[in-house]
This record gives sequence, structure tokens and C-alpha cells, in this order.
Amino acid sequence: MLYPIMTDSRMVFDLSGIWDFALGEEKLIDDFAEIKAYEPIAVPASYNDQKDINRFRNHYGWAYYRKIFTLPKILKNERIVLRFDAVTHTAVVYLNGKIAGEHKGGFLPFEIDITDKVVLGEEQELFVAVDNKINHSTLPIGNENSVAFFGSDNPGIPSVEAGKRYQSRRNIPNFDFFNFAGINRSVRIFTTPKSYIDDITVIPSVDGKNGIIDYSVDTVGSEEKIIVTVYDSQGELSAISNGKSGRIIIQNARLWNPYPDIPYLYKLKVQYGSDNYSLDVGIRTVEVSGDKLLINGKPFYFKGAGKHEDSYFCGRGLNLCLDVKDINLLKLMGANSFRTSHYPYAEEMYQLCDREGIVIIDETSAVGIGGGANPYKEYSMHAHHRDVIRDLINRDKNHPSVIMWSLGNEPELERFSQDAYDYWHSLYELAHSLDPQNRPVTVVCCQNDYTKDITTRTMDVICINRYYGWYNLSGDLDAACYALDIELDFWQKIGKPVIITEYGADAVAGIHSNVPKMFSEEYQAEYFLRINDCLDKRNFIIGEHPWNFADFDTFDGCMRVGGNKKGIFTRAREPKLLAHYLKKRWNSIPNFNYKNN
Ligand code: BDP
Repeated sequence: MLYPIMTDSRMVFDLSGIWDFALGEEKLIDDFAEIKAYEPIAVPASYNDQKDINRFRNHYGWAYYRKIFTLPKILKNERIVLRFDAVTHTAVVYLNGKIAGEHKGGFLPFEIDITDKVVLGEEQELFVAVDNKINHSTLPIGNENSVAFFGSDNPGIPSVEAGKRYQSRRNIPNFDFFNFAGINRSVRIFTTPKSYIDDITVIPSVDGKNGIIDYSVDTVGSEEKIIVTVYDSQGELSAISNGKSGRIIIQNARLWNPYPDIPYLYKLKVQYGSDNYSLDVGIRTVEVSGDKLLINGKPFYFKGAGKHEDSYFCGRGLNLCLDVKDINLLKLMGANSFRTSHYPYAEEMYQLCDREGIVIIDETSAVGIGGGANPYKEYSMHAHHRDVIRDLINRDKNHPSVIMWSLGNEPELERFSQDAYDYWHSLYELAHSLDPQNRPVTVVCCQNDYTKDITTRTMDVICINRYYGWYNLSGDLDAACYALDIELDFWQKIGKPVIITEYGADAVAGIHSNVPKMFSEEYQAEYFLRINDCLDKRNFIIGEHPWNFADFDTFDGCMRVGGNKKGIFTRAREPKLLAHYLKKRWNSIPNFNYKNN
């Protein structure tokens, strides 16, 4: 799917602004006339923290957005498309009182062709119903009417049991981040000519000094001719080709390399009839070889963190300023990568990373597939998961910054090991079959009995989240390192590259202790110092992603004090002691050949 841009054939109208808003109930209403009063709300942004009112913060069910707009009559010969970059989690879109489209999944874009549905030159009413409910069919997974993820259910105590029955219906996430909802990303109307470029796919490769771009263009319409031109970063013509698909060779190509090397980008322009579209293209290769992941043929070392889209007031809403700041902080720290834990991020972030040379492990919203039951038999997210993978790859396939796909985070892999294997392997194969660049595929595994988990070891790159010294062997870093070493012996025998995609300790900024006590900044820094010593001894460990880049908001529970505090930075992006240690460490670790066999 192409990102909406303005070209000499395309217009983009941004519908961001203050919209009309009303909170609803569990069920979608039939008649919007029932809504008696609207109040202002900012779009794009989550609605939860825009008003300091409990029913906003802890809302359960549908919410309604309304926007009146008028399109100019000059669009009469154009194709007109309404595009939502992300509505969390389920959306029903109405135009002038009629359903125009529906979408499930809160982190990927969807488009509705409204050419025949809008009246130009007249006020149009756009109405968006948004459902924030999460359950066993959604991704991420929620547990409706169940015990809280971070709570204790104290089974059998009559008063507690009675209290549970008294509780109102609510969202109970099976994951550790706040269920921010609403129109979280941009809403735009864009136009194309009636014959238009529908999609572009590029596959870069390298042949000696030359760069190769295999491309294909999907079009709709009766035009015949397609011209593809490639320009260098100075705007000089590098190559030209004709036709729906083809191979472009760029002599003495400059490659896209991760920061601090140069992430060189070419501009690929496609002309089809009167339609024009242009795309940034980076020439680079990615492959797994033995226990290494190679970028441009060289063993790469991942330095960075798992992140969240999470900020004060906006919740999970688009925050471009914070994106720029976070990438800058990563660069200052000498980092080169992050994982889009635990859902696909806004497209602007990937564009920024293409430009800044930050490597992305691109994750689906499949988090929480576990929690007691056999999710592979008892949950119903299967078909949706396949749709999410298809749409994610379709959206992000051309980004040079995207180096690997993560099918999901911390599913149940140990107890129903064969069911898990069957489920995740069919998705692994799906992802490989869908990705034109055939990047490595993984699923991120939680702390489990790795000897029983038969799935993780079969992924292209093994990604493990480990909390030795925090959730287990708490406070005892000697024992934690000893235990981690035993597990690493196991992975060494598997002979594949391993990334520690999460490890960490909560530290409340400002809590200090002379001896490293849990929750202090000193304990957090000491934890990484000790664990990293273990990782440095192993050549097959090809990356370290502390959890988390910054403190983030999550839901109420007795395990969290004002959010998850495992950040290298606070939620306001102030450094903890850890940030200074990591900055020194990462600035002295090269991108390539950090570990040689
Ligand atoms: C991991 C999860 C992550 C949590 C983290 C934690 O992948 O989402 O936030 O634990 O507990 O298991 O801090």
C-alpha cells in the first residue's frame, strides 16, 4: 500500500484537527441521532488522556467521532480516497449516514474509495465509530471478564468473589501497555487520476560495485506506458526503465548502511499515464548466514531497545516530534536499531528510520497469545493474524530500514508446544511467501522452558526476552548470570544467531542506593553491566535490546507504580544512570564484525 503523498498528479487533504466526539457504550448504536451532545477531541491522538475524567481514561466500548468537510469541485475528474493510518481497534466509517467501510485492527492503515460517495462542493459528514474492546479474537489479545493481568484473583475468598461479580465490564489486556484507543494516526483524503499507480514493489540487491533494483508496478486503468526513473540524492538521473516490471542497474551504487554509516537513499519515480508517484529506495541486502545476520554481506550487531508509541497526553497517538527526538536519542547513545514492540508503528517513523539509518525489527500486534488456556485451540485470532501479517508486509515491504519481521511477542510456546509450532510455522511460511525481499522472520519468545519450546529454535533469528535478576532470581545478579549462562549454552548448540530482544529491571528515576537494590537506578545499571558481560562472551549473540527505551504507561495493577519503569529514559526522556553507561558502551561497539568466530 502506498503512503499518500502530493505529486503533480495527486492531492492530499489532511483532516487532522479538533473533531466532534462522544463516548458510547459496549454496543454500537444504530442511530447517530441518539447522540445528543458532542465534545471536542484532537485527531490524531488517543482519546483516553485528553480529558482528566475516569470515563475517558478507562472507557470500555464504542466511541464516536464526527467531522464535517467540503471538497472542492475541481476534483470532479479525480479518484478520491479516504485513508485512515490507524484506528484502534475496530472502526466503522459512515459517510453522509451510510456505511462506507469497516476495519479490524488498530495499527495498520485502511483506505476507502469515496469517489462515488462524496458530493463535491457541499458539506459532507464523516462519522467514525471506534471500538476499543479487546478479546480472544483481536490482536492484541484481551481477556473479557477475567482476572486482571497484574492482579491476584484470590480464588475462594467469598468477599473477593462477590467483588469480582460487582465489577463492571472492562478491558483486561493480556499485555503490558495501556490500551490507548481512538483515531490514533492521520486521517487524509487523497486523490489520484482515474488511471493510477496502485502499488510499487522494489527488491534491492548488489552485484559487485553495482546496485540492482528489481521493481514491479501495480496499476489500475487503461494506460499502457510505465516509465521508471531513479535519481541519486543530488537529484541526478541514475537509471531509467520502462514497463510494469524490470531490473534497474545502478553503476557504482551507494549502499544503504545503518547509522553511523551513511543510509544512502535513491529516489525512484514512477510515471503511469498522467499519474506520478515517488519512493525512497535504499540498496542493501539482508541474509542470515550461520550464527550471523548480514547486512550488505557483513555481520551486524543490533544495539538499541524495544520501544512503545506512548507519550503524555497523546497516548498512542501520532507524535512526530517525539519520533524525531527518540531517533536522535538512539543516535546519541550510539544505537542503531529498535523493535516496534508490540505493534506496527506509524509510517512516518519508518520513513524517518530509512533516512536516519536506524534498523527496524517490524512486529505485528500479536501480543498476549497465551495466558492459561491453549490459545491455539481456544482463541479465535487465527484469520485476523494472517490478515495483519499480510497488511504489515504490504505496507512496509519497501523500507530499507526494515530488516526482519516479528510475527508476535511472547506467545505461549512451551505448554502446547506442538500446537504452537503448527500455528507459528504456518505464519512463518506465510511471511516468507509474502515478502518480496524475503527478509528473516522471527517470533519473540518469553522466559520459558526453552528445552520444551520447539518453535523459537526454528526461526531465522532467535529472539528471546529474558529477565534473570528481575522477575526471577530477583535482586541476585550472581545467580542471574549463572542461570543465564546455562541457558546460553543451550542456544549455542542450536547454532543460530540470537538477539536478546528484552531484558531489564524497573528503576524509578531518583531512587538511589549505595548497594544495588531493586528499583534503584544503580541496580538497573548494574544489571546491564553484569548481563552484558555474559552476552559479550558469546559470539552467536548478535544484538542487545534493553527493555524499554523509555518508561511507558500501562494499566493499573499491583506490579506497576505509575507505569512500567524499565526505561533507559523516563517517559519525559530524561536519562537514568543506565543511559550514561549504555551511551559509553554502544558508542564503542561497531555496527559490523563486533564478534568474530
Ligand atoms: C515482557 C513483555 C513486555 C513487558 C515486559 C515487562 O514482552 O511487554 O512490558 O515483559 O514486564 O514480558 O516489563
